[in-house]
Amino acid sequence: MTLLERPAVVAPVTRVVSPTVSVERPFEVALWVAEQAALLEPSDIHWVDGSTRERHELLQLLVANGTIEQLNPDLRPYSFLARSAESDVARLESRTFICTENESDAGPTNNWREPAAMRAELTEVFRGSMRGRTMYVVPFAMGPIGSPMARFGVQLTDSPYVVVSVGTMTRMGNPALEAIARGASWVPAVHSVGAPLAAGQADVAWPCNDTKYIVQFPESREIWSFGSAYGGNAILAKKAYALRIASVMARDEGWLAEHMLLVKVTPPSGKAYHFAAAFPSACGKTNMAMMTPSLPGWKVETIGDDIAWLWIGTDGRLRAINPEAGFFGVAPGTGMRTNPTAIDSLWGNTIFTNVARTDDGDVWWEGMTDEKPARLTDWRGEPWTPTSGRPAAHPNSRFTVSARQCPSIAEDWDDPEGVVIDAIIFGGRRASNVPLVVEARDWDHGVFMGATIASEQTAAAEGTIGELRRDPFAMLPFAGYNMADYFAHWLNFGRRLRRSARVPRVFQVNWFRKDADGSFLWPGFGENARVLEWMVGRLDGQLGAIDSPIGSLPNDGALNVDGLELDGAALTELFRVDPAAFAAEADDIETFFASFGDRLPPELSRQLALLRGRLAAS
Ligand code: OXD
Ligand code: MN
Repeated sequence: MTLLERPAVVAPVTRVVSPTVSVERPFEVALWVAEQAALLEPSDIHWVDGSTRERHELLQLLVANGTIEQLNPDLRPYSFLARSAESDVARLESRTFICTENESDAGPTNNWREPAAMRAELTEVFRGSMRGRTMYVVPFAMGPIGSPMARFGVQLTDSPYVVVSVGTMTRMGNPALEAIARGASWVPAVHSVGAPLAAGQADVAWPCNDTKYIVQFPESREIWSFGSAYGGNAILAKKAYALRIASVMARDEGWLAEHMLLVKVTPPSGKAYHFAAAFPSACGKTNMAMMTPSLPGWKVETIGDDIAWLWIGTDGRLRAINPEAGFFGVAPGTGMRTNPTAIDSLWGNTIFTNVARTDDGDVWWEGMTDEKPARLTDWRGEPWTPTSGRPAAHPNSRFTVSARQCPSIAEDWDDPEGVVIDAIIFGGRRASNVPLVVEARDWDHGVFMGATIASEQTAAAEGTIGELRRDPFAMLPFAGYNMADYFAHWLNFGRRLRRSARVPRVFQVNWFRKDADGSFLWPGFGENARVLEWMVGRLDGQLGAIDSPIGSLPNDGALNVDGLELDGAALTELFRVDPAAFAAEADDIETFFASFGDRLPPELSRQLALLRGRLAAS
């Protein structure tokens, strides 16, 4: 593993030049590029090679355009701040479409459109949309090139900001194009900010369009995105490909594409375990992936913070890779106390978007330090003081940084064969009801837990913050097909695993339960290692559990709370299973399941009936 070294003395930014090798342009890609160019009418076409020199030139161009500004190189070497348009700050679920021939194949949780009608609509929307701009041809790989799980794509975009972001988040450039030239299949993805420039027209710092589309065609495996340059709307390798399109590939090819972090946990015994954990957006996946455990002798190393692709290896074991190559993390709430590893990763070579700027040219966001700076420039570029009465950084402001810069990155994070998964965790943000940790009775019960995750809405997507919504497997905005079929795929996957060496355990966690005064009961962050310790104890058969109607809870003394300021009442409340509240939850689940009609796998109705039976008997 090579970590980029923190320069001892920060020199002014020097231009880093790496030689670029020209590669053969695969005919099929070249033909598609020519066809799209005829529709999009860009003034130039730039095939992205992924070199350091090219990145440097793009960053210079973005500075010249006013899209980004360079931060003080003495404080934050080779780092930049982007301010988006105020209307372009989050994923837009209401403008995300799944286009399948039959509406039922998209299912009730997706916005469906008929493919031919959408194609006709998009053709008009995209016609001439790149006029006056350069069209970048961006080949990329998801997963380590050479891995049986690596998958490829080519994104067209008229946003150089998106190109540099894709450069951090994926393996972008010539090696991916070479793999395509050797015959690897690839997903075409077209992205335009939707802001054509007339001759002589001055550009704006963050071009975008009020009309937005993020469109997936899972059957022909294509992506079209218009109008936004923000995060998952525009870095199409991420949510659109690695989740929506990949979930369909995974269904067809027998694997899983999931909204999960991946970590390697090593207890003092030295035997390492790998966990995959699904949480809805902005529920602390990056913090957990980079956890500094509070328990002496424990180590948590990072493999991925957002997306995992899981498959059954030739050894019959559940394996996983992180298909991404960087982190697009939520900045607010990331601080030395909550996530020192992320803070260390961000020492330089980072693009920040919509955070606040300090007077000396560094960045700040809520939660970065306990004390607020006396003066800032806020994410909109306006003067800000602690009395301004509004956040200085946008709640969905982000950092984009290479995984290689993370001090806790695991040695096997980019192993082409992936890592063996010992357990799967499902979590959500729940102020009440759901205990700190529960173990599923078996795989099918674990699928029921995943299918019924509910969470309070965060700022990662448009919507009312705090509202409770069911977010099955944390995949509500990301499953590219009927969610009921997705549940069935998970159940079948378990059947295949049962025929193999070992079925991973499944747990549910909730770090966010509150007391009657509205304060969090559990300290979270590094103390979550105590929950991992119990899980490891369960995997090894060393730690006990007691049965409850909703699954197995740690038995008395099995959860290590030594040294925590947690009184007995708080501990009881953290694990309290209120049968009446869960009965109401069961009713809500029934309504949710009913939305899938008869496509819902019967096993999930059976799991609900079993839950009700256990609640009635308790
Ligand atoms: C993300 C999200 O950006 O889930 O990871 O919204
Ligand atoms: Mn995510």
